[in-house]
Order: sequence, then structure tokens, then C-alpha cells
Amino acid sequence: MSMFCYQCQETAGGTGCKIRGVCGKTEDVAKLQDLLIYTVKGVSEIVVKGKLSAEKLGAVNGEVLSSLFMTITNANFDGDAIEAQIRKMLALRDGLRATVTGELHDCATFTAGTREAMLEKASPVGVLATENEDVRSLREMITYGVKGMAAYAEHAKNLGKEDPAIYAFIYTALDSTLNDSLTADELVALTLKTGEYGVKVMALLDEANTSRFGNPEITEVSIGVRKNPAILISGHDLTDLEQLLEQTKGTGVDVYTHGEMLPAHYYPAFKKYDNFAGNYGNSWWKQVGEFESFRGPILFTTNCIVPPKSEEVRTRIFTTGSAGFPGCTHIMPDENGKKDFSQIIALAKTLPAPEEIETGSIVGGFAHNQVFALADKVVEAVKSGAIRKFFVMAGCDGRMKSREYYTEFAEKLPKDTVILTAGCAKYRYNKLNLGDIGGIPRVLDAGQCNDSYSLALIALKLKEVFGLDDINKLPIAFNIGWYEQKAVIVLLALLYLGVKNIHLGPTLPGFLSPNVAKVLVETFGIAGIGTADEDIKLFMGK
Ligand code: FSO
Ligand code: SF4
Repeated sequence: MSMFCYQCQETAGGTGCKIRGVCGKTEDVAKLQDLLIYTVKGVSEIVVKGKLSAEKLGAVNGEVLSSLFMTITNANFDGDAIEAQIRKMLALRDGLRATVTGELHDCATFTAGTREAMLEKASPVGVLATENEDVRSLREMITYGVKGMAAYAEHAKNLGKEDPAIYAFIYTALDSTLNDSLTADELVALTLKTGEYGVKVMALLDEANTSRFGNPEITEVSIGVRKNPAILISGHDLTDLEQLLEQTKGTGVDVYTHGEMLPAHYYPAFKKYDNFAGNYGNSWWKQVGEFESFRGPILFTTNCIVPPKSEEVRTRIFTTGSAGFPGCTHIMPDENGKKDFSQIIALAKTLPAPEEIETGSIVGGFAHNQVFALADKVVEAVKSGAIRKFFVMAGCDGRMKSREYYTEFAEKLPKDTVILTAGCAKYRYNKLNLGDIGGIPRVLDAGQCNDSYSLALIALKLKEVFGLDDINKLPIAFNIGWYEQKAVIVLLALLYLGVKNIHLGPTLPGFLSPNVAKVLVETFGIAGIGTADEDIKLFMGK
């Protein structure tokens, strides 16, 4: 078999991409990503066996985060960048290995000096190296959760917030995926532990974002366009956005957000920039048409990249951080983390203003602090029966036609229900004009996928206000759309917090073996989705 990847919701046939990724990932890039993960596992084994303190590992921690992030779906398609990262990790690994005695796994000792040697080495060490499908399923679920954790930890680190305990867990978890003596029960326990650290990393990122940029607040965001040349920024990294806004200030170049960058508008710190013009377009997969009509340069700070169809669009795409695409200029930071975006700004000035594709505005900014400020109103609405139920519909969007379910579901929900959302899943219903309940909008957008943490805090607050002993007794249902590995860590975090009966769609993960799926169903009540009508009946209890 040339490659095997089943880490995301779009995996071929629901079981695995074997020739080329549905995402556009080539066989070679898939193999190099496998080898990068294998190398990071080697580093993890050395850290664990050598009892090395994560606190003292310095640059290694950051490189481990970047390596994991580069392998997340739609983040990095650049084989050269992944090869360079493997070399970097091999050098770091070998430097650490000198401190450890005793026998080590092959991933901690192998060598591969050329691209050919890397590709050859990658083939037998990928996902299918674990023969037992249940063990493979659990190991991969943990690995994908750790990838999502690394993405959030990298954003927090970029803002100067780190927690060595999270790094230590990443090493322990990855090392455990090499351990053939662990039982399935022990791996299930480690999966939940991964969720526990998922909560920690989302809390860390929340603290990093809010301490630097303020608490998100109710904000009306324009979805139309102005007449100036402009740059579109996508992905999730708010430090990149901050630097871009600083550098475009006063240049006559506007900045628009795309996809998951939309919630940046909710932070007070970014409101001072007159050139922060609004949000352009919709969720990540709509970029194919929206980048054509935007006409200006695009900066990807993270996933989700869709391989550009035309050379013209490709020349306008820039990447930074863990994102990458062959042929697109990648902006590196200097030793202080500063990035020079001048070439993007210069290009913007030569290009026309964006073409208008929508007009008007949308409202968001309902992260925990803002919702707590409205708590009395919300509690009153629940007590009076004006709000009968909340629906957490956080997560991701994707290209599959079956995701139309989420639009239909939102449209058909009874008018006395409120949707709590976060992540790019929101684009399936955030422009539907679902109205409000006594001034509370029926779609409350908390922010990016990591801000699902806010939704958990809101649920915990309601549990406290209503004096309940169990989060599952609240009038809240969870109907979550998933796509990539950040959604895996969000899901594991919710399971750790004790949330039961989560419905996950549009399809259950291909990496769940029948037995592991059974455990999730029996222990946590995880379920798939049916039709919008059937599911609404089920959720509303009639
Ligand atoms: Fe979406 Fe992509 Fe944020 Fe993901 S843009 S799918 S879960 O990267 O990270 O929600
Ligand atoms: Fe396939 Fe998803 Fe892997 Fe891409 S990331 S190769 S679409 S499973």
C-alpha cells in the first residue's frame, strides 16, 4: 500500500486514504508526515525513559508542537518543509539520546539521510504498523488528540503562555503509543487523560488570548467590502493577526478575516485598527471560489488550506507558522518571533480591492465572560420557559453534502431553542437570521474551535446556577460536527468533563474500530446523526 491515513472525517470511503488524500495530500507528503510523527515518538521515548524534565527541554518542546501541528489535516502540504522538520527533529533527538542508557525503540535510533531513505523508512512505520485494529484505533485516537493539543499549545506559546505539564503529557502519551504491554483498558484510560489535558490546554489558550487581547464581547462584524486593496488572513493564530494589523496600519491596505479567523473581531484589542475591515466569505472549503474573488493576497496562519486550483491564486497565497504549501512563500519569524509581512503588503498594493460577495453583518462574541455578563437574562429565560433547550453545535465544517444536515437542523429547531457554537461549523447556520429570544440571539458564537472551552464553562456555570449535580441534567444537547484532529481533542475534553450522549457527525471517525466505537457508545452514549427531523424529535424528547 502506498500510503494510509484515516485521521480526518473526509477519509476515503470512511475508512482510509490509500492512494492520495481526499484533502489533496500526496503519497510522499503523507509518508513524510508519518515519519515525522515516528521521529517525535522517538523523542518522546527518550524524554520519558531518560526522565528528562519538560521544563528544561527549551526549544525541543516548541519543535515538537510544530512537528505535530504540521501533520494536522490541511495544515502543511509542503514535502520540503516536512523533510526539513524531520531533519531538525532527528538532530534534536540524537542530542537528547546521549543522556539515556538502555534499549530504545527503533524510532529513537533510526537514521535516514536522504528523501529516498525517509520515504523508504516511512512505509512500514505508519498507522498500519500496529496490527491489532483496536489497539491501533486507541493509539491513533490518542495521537490525534495530542495533535490537536499541540496546535492549541502552539498558539498559547506564541502568546508567551506555556505549561510544562502539558508538554510532559504529550511525551508520555506518545511514548505510550509505542508500548505493546498496555491493555485496551489502559489505553482507554489514557484516552480520557488526553481529554483532561485537552481541557488544560484550552484553558491555557483562553487565558493567553484574553489576557493579551481582552475578553471577547458582543460584536457586529461586517461581511461586505470596502474599496481599498486588502489582505485576507485565515487560520487561527491571533499573534500573526496582531502583527499583520500593526504592519498594515496607515498603509491604505485593509485586513479581512476568513474562516476561523472571524472571531478575532470579537476581541477588544483588535478594534482599534481602522483597517480591520470585516470578515470575507465563509468556512475553509469555500476558499476555492472566495480566494478568486478576493483578488488580494492571503495569509494562512494554520489550517485549513485547500490546494489552489490556479497558478494565479497560488502566487497570492503566503503561509507562516506550521502551515505550508509548495510554491507559496513561507514567512519565518526572526529570533524574537517577529514576522516581516512587508512583501504581502507590497503585493496587496498592486492588486484590486476585493469583489463584493455578501453585504450586511453578523453578530458574535459570546465567549464565557460575555455570556456570564448576560447570565441573569439567560437564567430568567430558562426559568420562564422562553428558552427550552440549548444545542451545542460546535466543531468543524467540511465539504461533504451530508453536512447540509446542520443547516436544516438549525432551521428546523423549535423557536424556543438556542444554538451555542464555536469553530467553523457555525458557517452552516450563522447567516440564517434565526432571530432572538428576548434579545438573546438564537445563535451564540463563542469563537474558534478552541473556544469550545467557553461553551463547557458556560455549561458548568449553568449547572452551578441551577444547583444540579450532573452536567447531563441541564437542558443542553450536544450535536457536534467534526473534521480534523483539533475536533478530536475538543471531543475528548468534553468526555473528560463528563458530557454524555454527544451526537457526532456527519459520520463517525474512520479510525474507530467497531470495538472502540462500541465502548464510546456504551460508556459515553456517543451517537451518530440521523435526519434533521428525527434528531430534533429525539433531542426535544418527543
Ligand atoms: Fe475548522 Fe479547519 Fe478550527 Fe479545524 S478551519 S476545521 S477543527 O482547522 O480547527 O474549526
Ligand atoms: Fe485522507 Fe483526511 Fe488523511 Fe487527508 S487528512 S489523507 S483526507 S484521512
